[in-house]
Amino acid sequence: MDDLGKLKEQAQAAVDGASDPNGLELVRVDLLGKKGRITSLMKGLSGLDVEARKEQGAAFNRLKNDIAEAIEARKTALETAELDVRLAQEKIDVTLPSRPEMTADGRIHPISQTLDEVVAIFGEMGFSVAEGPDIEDDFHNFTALNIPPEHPARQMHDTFYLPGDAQGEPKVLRTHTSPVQVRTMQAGKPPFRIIAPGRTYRCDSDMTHTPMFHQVEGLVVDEKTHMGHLKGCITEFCRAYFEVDDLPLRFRPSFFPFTEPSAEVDIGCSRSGGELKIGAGGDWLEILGCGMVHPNVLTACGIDADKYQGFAFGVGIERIAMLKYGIPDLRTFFDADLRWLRHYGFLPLDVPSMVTGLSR
Ligand code: 2NL
Repeated sequence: MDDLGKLKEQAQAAVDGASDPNGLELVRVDLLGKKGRITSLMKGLSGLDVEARKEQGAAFNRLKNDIAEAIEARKTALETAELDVRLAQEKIDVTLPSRPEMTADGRIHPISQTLDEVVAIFGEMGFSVAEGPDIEDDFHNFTALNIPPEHPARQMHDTFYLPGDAQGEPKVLRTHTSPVQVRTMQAGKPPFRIIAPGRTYRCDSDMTHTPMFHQVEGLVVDEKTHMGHLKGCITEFCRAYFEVDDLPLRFRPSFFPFTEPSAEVDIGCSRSGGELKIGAGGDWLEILGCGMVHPNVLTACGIDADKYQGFAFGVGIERIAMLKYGIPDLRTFFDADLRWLRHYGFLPLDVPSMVTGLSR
């Protein structure tokens, strides 16, 4: 036992003498490794008689555990000390300016930029962003929105239909982001104040249509929401997005199955000299569609249409991006042309916000 006591002292001294984790690992291998000193001692037990083996074996095991514990404690102490040294040495000066060369090549796509700007504007007005699946069912994309079975939007040549699921229910690629708002209404209780930005799909491809495009829809539902709120909200949005304080707006009566009354909104512009300029100028440019949510839609979404009313709107992202940033051809958005992106893209660090500015 005396020998074991001595060995324990030696082991402790070796552990304490290790000055870094690598040195400590060498000590561990020397003591507890496959060919280590303790392991060799354990092997010698086989020559003893049963009683002595029991006693010695227990003593060896205690020693082994004590040494393992000492090594663990030393390891923690060494690692803590190492971290303290690093923390004292390494410093980050958070006041340094960003390094332009780090962001020289990457650009934010104008669609992403425009979406970020729209989210920043409505975020400031108290809207939350809602999201949903690109693959929808007939109910959420059409039926709940008061779009009847024979409506042209349901025709094969306007909507991408996907093979039915196990129950044979047909699926579609959402033709607008309205189903996101339907799902939000189904899942919650008024008041609602949400925007639904995202990808939308229609079976259409020519100079002015791409099969995938982007939309932001908005929805406000409360007990006393009225057309005045709609006008104020849309006016604020258009003036903020186009960064023209006195931008004139015109609400023209229109029709959508999901709103009643419905309106299309024009903003003021001038076309003198063949150049389009947004602002007071005597001419008009259609920008979005909106209206008061149809009571049938509220009912289909489980909202009491006698108690609640609301307004909704839909904006095409490509269209307002082209107008604000002077991009003449819709299809170039999806060419993945790096030269185009270098010209029309935005710097990653210029994050749009109502405080720092949307697009500068
Ligand atoms: C357009 C017109 C619009 C809506 C979208 C909507 C959504 C729900 C209920 C009622 Cl859940 N309406 N969305 C309303 C009016 C117009 O979009 O021209 N978009 C590009």
